[in-house]
Amino acid sequence: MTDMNSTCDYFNIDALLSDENKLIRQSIRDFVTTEIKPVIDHAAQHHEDIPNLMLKLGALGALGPYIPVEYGGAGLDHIAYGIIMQELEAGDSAIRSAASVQSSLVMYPIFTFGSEEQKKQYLPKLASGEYIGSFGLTEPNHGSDPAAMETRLLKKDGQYILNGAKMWITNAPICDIAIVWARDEQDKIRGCIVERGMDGFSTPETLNKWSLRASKTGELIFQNVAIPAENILPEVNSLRGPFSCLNSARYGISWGAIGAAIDCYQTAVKYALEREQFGKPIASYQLQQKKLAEFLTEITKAQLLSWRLGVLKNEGKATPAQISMAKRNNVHMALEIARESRQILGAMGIVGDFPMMRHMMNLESVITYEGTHDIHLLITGNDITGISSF
Ligand code: TGC
Ligand code: FAD
Repeated sequence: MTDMNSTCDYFNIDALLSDENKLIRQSIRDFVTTEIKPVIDHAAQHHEDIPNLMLKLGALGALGPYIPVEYGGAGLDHIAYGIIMQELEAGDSAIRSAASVQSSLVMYPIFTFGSEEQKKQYLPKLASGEYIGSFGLTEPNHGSDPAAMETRLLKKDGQYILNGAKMWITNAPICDIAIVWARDEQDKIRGCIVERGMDGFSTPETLNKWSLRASKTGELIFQNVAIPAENILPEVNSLRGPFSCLNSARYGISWGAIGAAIDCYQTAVKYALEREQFGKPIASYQLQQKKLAEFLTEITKAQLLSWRLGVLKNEGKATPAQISMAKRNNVHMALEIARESRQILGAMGIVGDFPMMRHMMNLESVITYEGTHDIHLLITGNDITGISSF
């Protein structure tokens, strides 16, 4: 019998990983086991975030793993980044969200589109977790269609005036800085760094979520916020800017979803072998074995997809459409496994002693943010046919 409780590597994908990748995986797994799993149910039930989470993630090297060491990052490859996301999301999607927003949506644009001064000023503090960043693209009236954004960044007397609102923003209520996307007077998309404390900038929290309850979500509101010229990202003036950040985050999510799926799968295998009904373990019934066999098959396919995408990313060859396919497939896979594995636990599946309901509810956000399940399908359709159906 394959030992599926200690590992979930049916096709020996470990043989494709570097020793460094495996060491990183072990260190993040140890962190999740000791620091996240014991407290995550309480945090989610009480709608609280994990105290000092960002400092802890910074100390682990989980913030900006692929940002060069000279700017405070860990200088790792994209497979390492994916593995970090996988292990964090095995703990909870909120933990992976915190790390992926900081890495892909805040550090990446400063590193890619920022000035040397901006990189030196912000990246080391973001890498250590001393600063918490957020990313404002979605607006109350524009989610899937960010090209229609209404937020405006207009030049005035050597500085810029920002007006508008962003909604559904991870870490908005606790962020020190926000990367905000807005249109200028030429209708070009510009990115700027908004700092907490700037007059006219507020970040109300979004309450009563049933999903990602261990993560803070909120709005970014700008009422005539004066942005100094040195806070504008100089190297970006189109939607390619924010979308290239999404490429990195979506890639990480494709790995993260595997972590959540493995956590559900391993819990279900253990429970099915221990729980007896009609005098036998429920694992002995064909209907339960079918579920477990399908979980492992789908996890294995997802692992190969993300691993191959990571290799392409390391080679600079991963296309946005490939990333969309992996994000869509893997998040849907994880959500299905969370739902079906909860059933294997019967009534026990609905309580916080087991992770399935929490993963399931989290994954309802994950299948929506960073491009919805439907939008990613349409991106694939566009890639096949050359016809945009948006
Ligand atoms: P379209 O006309 O196709 O493109 C406009 C320009 O952008 C370029 N582009 C990309 N560049 C790099 N990477 C990509 N993935 C790109 N996709 C498009 C494109 O080449 C073009 O460039 P140019 O130079 O020709 O102007 O754009 P569209 O307006 O038709 O929209 C297409 C669509 C629907 C695919 C896009 O808008 C989309 O992806 N919508 C989904 C929105 C989304 O994903 N929002 C995410 C918000 S952030 C978030 O959710 C964070 S949650 C984080 C957490 O907590 O973990
Ligand atoms: P809509 O765009 O209104 O879509 C509603 C439905 O219509 C969806 O099913 C969609 O697939 C469908 N639809 C839309 N257009 C089409 C079409 N052309 N054809 C077919 N169907 C279509 N955003 C940020 O900028 N930063 C963040 O940090 C961030 N964090 C988030 C955290 C959480 C917990 C959540 C839930 C969201 C977050 N988001 C963030 C926002 C997220 O990216 C958006 O919710 C997402 O892009 C979808 O936008 P929407 O909710 O406005 O849905």
